[in-house]
Amino acid sequence: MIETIATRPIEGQKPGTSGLRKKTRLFMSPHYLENFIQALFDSVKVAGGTFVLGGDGRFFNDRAAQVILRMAAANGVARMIVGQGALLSTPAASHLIRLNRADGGIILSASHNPGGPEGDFGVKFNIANGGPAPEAVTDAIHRASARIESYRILVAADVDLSRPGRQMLGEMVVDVVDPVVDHADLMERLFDFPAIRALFAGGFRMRMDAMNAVTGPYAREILERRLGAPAGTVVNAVPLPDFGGLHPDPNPTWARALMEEMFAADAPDFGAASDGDGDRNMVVGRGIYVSPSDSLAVLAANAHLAPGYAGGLKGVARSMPTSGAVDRVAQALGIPCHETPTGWKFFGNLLDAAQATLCGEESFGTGSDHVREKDGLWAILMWLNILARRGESVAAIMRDHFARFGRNYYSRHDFEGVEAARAEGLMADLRARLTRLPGQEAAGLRIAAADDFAYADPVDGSHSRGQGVRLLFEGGARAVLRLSGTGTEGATLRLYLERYAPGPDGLDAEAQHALAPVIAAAHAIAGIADHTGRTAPDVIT
Ligand code: VG1
Ligand code: CO
Repeated sequence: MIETIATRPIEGQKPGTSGLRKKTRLFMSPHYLENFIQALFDSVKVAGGTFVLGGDGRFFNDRAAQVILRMAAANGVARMIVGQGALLSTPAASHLIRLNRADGGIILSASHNPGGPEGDFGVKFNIANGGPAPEAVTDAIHRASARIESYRILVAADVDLSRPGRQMLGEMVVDVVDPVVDHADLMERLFDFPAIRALFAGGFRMRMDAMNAVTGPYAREILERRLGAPAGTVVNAVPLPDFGGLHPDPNPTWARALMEEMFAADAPDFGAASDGDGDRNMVVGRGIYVSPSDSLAVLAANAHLAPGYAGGLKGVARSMPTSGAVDRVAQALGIPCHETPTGWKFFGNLLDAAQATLCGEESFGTGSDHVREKDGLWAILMWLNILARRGESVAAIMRDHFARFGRNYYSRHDFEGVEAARAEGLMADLRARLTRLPGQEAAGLRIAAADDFAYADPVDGSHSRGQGVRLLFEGGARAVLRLSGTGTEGATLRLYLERYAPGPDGLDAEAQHALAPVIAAAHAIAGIADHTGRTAPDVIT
């Protein structure tokens, strides 16, 4: 029996950089999830369609999946492909959409945000190409959420998601699938598994921290079972509803245990971590941290060593705040380099149109045209493939890269939990002064140009404005300021800093030291202390 339940619009159901993220408690409150899902079903043609469903296993993942299945059945969806245990990493979901030619997918995750009853929950919607819905779709969902009057839901018992197989929910087919195997098979086709297996067999040591999030089962299958890394290589490998109290954000601050191990005397050769939903990666060598922007550049320069990319790259793309390190590689390779706003959804068209093969963001996201999401394990395997084929250490590869291309010193400073009005005031003030900034000097740096980044999609012509204020200094240094679109409390101000050193001297400075003048200039120009009351960031990556 299908029930139609009366409801009223709930304020603020507007997807941000990547899906709708809110406090778990809010998501669990009456009608909250249901309203958003019905708004989604009202905005996208779902009747008769096939959709993929899964999540990162955080608190409320299992309950939300059952509600969504019953609502899908009531809204005429023909078939749902669900990860066993309602689990799917974001890249695996993207792959399943493409593999099954599904019409889209729903991913239950607030990604790198903490989980649990006091943490965050989230819902992302991906379209038929496997990628995050573009702004036109998320805007339509938001508009639908503002005029909703009722939602439809089937009255039925829970679907058994505990083992693979087909069942019916009303008229709808539910196919429960192994969440890992298809993605692992895809990885095996892209990378030189025999070379990586030989690397491990030769005593190469790795530590993979899955941070009690969804990557654990994938990493165990691929690294320990298929590639022969010793059992125990993957730690924190069981997805837990509260991530075991960890904050599954793979950066030096939140993956501290991994950093300490990689900088200790008897460190493994290679370390890696991933986030809540498995789309981010951090890579660390013995005694050396690789910034995500540098990682993207190294992967682009060495991609030809992996079988899946032996034919070369058609182009690369990076989000605007990501450093220009990959631009230099693209130039050397003679391929185009695209600059997009923050968020993976902006890469989708470039990947579909074969204008880019590799994409990356400074926020620990890297991926390629194999799916339409960033893919944490993909990046980690690409690194392993390169290490296996080059037979050098991470440190040696980085040294060689900087010697060839120069070094883009880079850092991001996050000011978290700032009062929203104050953070917005800072940005508004900066935007109002943009035209007067060129020529002004601060901390010994002179502003050459300043703008608010806008993007015109070269494939569909859509425009996105207000994507971040760029301060370009004479001599090539750069600072970017924007507000986060994934937080759930107050505002997070992100300050991105970059300075290029051509070499051969000055390539091994400490990043914060190398960037000190840019940091000082950005603080002075934006008036960060005056506006936010903060003088130092909460997180530095
Ligand atoms: C952040 C990152 C952005 C990333 C997004 C989703 O967004 O900066 O690069 O695409 O998170 O990543 P924001 O708006 O907070 O800066 V994930 O792994 O949390 O889906
Ligand atoms: Co993520």
